[in-house]
Order: sequence, then C-alpha cells, then structure tokens
Amino acid sequence: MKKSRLLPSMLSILLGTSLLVGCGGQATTSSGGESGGESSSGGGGEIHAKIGVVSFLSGSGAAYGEAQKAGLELAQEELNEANKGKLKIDLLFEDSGGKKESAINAVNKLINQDNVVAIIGPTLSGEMFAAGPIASEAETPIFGISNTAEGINDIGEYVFRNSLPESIAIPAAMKKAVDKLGIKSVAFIYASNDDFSVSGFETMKKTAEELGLENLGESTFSIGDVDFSAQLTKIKELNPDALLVSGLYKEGSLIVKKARELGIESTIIGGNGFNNPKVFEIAGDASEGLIVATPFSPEKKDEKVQAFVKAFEAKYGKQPDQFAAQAYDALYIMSQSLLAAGEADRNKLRDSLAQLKDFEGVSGKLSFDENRNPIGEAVVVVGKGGKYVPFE
Ligand code: 1QQ
Repeated sequence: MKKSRLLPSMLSILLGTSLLVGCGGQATTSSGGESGGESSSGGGGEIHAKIGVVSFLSGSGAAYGEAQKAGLELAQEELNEANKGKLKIDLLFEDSGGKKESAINAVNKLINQDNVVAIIGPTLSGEMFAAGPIASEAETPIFGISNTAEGINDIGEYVFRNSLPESIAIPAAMKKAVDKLGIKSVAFIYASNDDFSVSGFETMKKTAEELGLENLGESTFSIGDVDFSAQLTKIKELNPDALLVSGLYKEGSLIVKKARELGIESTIIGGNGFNNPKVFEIAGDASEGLIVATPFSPEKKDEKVQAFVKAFEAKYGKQPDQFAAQAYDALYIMSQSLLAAGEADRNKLRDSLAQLKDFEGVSGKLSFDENRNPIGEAVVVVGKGGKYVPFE
C-alpha cells in the first residue's frame, strides 16, 4: 500500500520539480491516504480524485444548483475521457438547499466520511462564509464557483473561487448604464437576510457614490418574501433614474415584475443573482431592459465558448448560463491542478491551485491575485426578447 503511494509521488518529484520547489517543496502529509481516502493512484499511475460538490439543488434557488451540476457533469465526462490512464474524477453531490446549516453538514461529511480531495461550492456566499472555515481548518481546498461577495478569500488559505466578484461586475454594469443612459439618481432594494445580497448592495452603494449619483432611498426584503408592494410603492414615489436590485433570482424577478406592474419606469440593474434564465420565466416581459454583468455570454464569438455551448446543448437541450459555465471551468481547473500536483493530495492540490495563471476558460481568462481572488472581466448584458444580449 505504501509502495503504490510512494511511487507516483517520487515520479512527480522527478518530473515536476519546478512545481514542487515553486510551492516550497513542503513535505505534505497526505491526510486520508492510509484509510483509502482522498489520495490514490490506482495502479498504473492513474490518479483517482474524489471531489465533493455542495450545491443549491432544491428549494427557491434550485435552478442555480441545476446549472452547476449540469456544467460539472459535462466537464467530468469530457475530462475522464481526455485524461484516461492519468486521472479519473468522481463527483459526490450534496444538496444544501441554500441553507448554511446543511452546507456545514455536507462539508463535514465530504471531508470526514467521504475523504474527498477537494470541495466545489457551496453555491451561496453565505453558505461559504459558514462552511468555508471548516474546510480550511481541515486543510481541504474548497472552491467557490458562484460566491461573489466581498471577503470570501479571507476565510482561509484553502478557499478559492473562480466566480467574478460583484466588486468587479457591479461597477462594470453601473458605469455602462450611466454612460449610455445618463442615469443621475438611484434607489436600492436588497435582501437583508442574505450575505451575497447585502455585499452586493454595499458595492452598488459605493459605486453610486463614486459615480456621483444621487441616492434617493434604500429598502430591504427577505429571501422567501413574495409581496414587495410596500417597498415598490415607495420607490415609485421616489422616481429614481435607476433601481438597483440585489437578491436571488426568485425574489429579484418578482420585484422586477411588480415594479413594472406598478408603473415604475426606472432602468433596473441587478447583481449576479439575475444571471439565470429563470428570470425570464418569472419576470416575463418585465425583464426587457434589465441590465446585469456576467463573465460569461453564450453569444461570445470564441471557439472554446462555442464548443462548450454546442456540447451543453447536445447533452441538455438548452443553453448554458453563467452558473453552468463557471462550474464547467472549475472542474477543468481542478483537473489541471491535480495533474500538476501529481497525486490526489489536499495540500499539494492547494499549492497547485494557488499557482493557477492565465487559465483560458469558457468564462474568460483566469488568474488569481495574491489573495486567491479571481482577476477577470465582466461583460454587461441586457434582457431582450427573453434572453440576455450584449448591452451595446
Ligand atoms: C453569491 C451569489 C449568488 C447569486 C449565487 C447563487 O453570487 O451567493 O455569492
């Protein structure tokens, strides 16, 4: 048993000297290896990696989780075929239902019982704030694919994300809207019981100040609410040039719909929660003109993006959204980093992830800054005819 674990690591020392030296050449204790856990190299040198996924697969945000699962499974299929004999990835899905407590339980189970080498997810920033410290404490890489709030990477050294922070996306959307539509005044509405929505609101407010926009008012709601008439009636009286909405797709779309029903004519700008096609289903015609920023557009004339869109459509019969794209990219990043690490070892994988540079994904080029935050670019899109198109 020892032997089969030693051989690949010796090989990787010989072949991958620069990588290992580059990350300090530390002697890694491969937690879980002896108990048949995360680190295995299945005979002929094939790395066998178990990756846990914690996702919002049921409840009011299930469309986020569904998109993430679809993107991951497509990538898994392609990667296991392409890496035959070198790397095999198993995905272990856990449904958190968007709840912090469930995310914590899922992360504990994946680390301690399933002995995964890394975790992808959880979906919401709030869940990552709750469960990320557990993974970091257990020296297990945890990789956010949709956590866009400020402060995610401050959780710990083992926390990564490829999701474009709202601090990049929101200013891009707001600046473009101001430039093109001459917006001078704004009002805000956000979910005060969701960490992502609160963080997004803070970014919106700061950006409005930087752009010299007049703040006419701030209202809140809760995830789970269905009636927004009181807040929106007040907002109608304020008559802002733009209404900034920070929330998840269900409540966010109902707000957009109600706003138009009440005759609010303000330009509506949303955050990352709106990057899912459910918005068009729920808000219908009211989604016309809705502005958001995203790192991914299926319309992008890029070979890699178009190949992904085609493969996704062939497998699932619909277009991928940003959540599917970032999930897909994340598994490619994991695969590349596992191959560079030379074995399914949590610490080696962490170090190899930290060195990621100029990764060319379907959601753009990705590198991490010194705090493991993604550096990427946002595309600003606008709702038109039941989908998002580039806002030009
Ligand atoms: C976050 C988000 C949400 C929109 C994910 C579904 O960006 O929680 O950070």
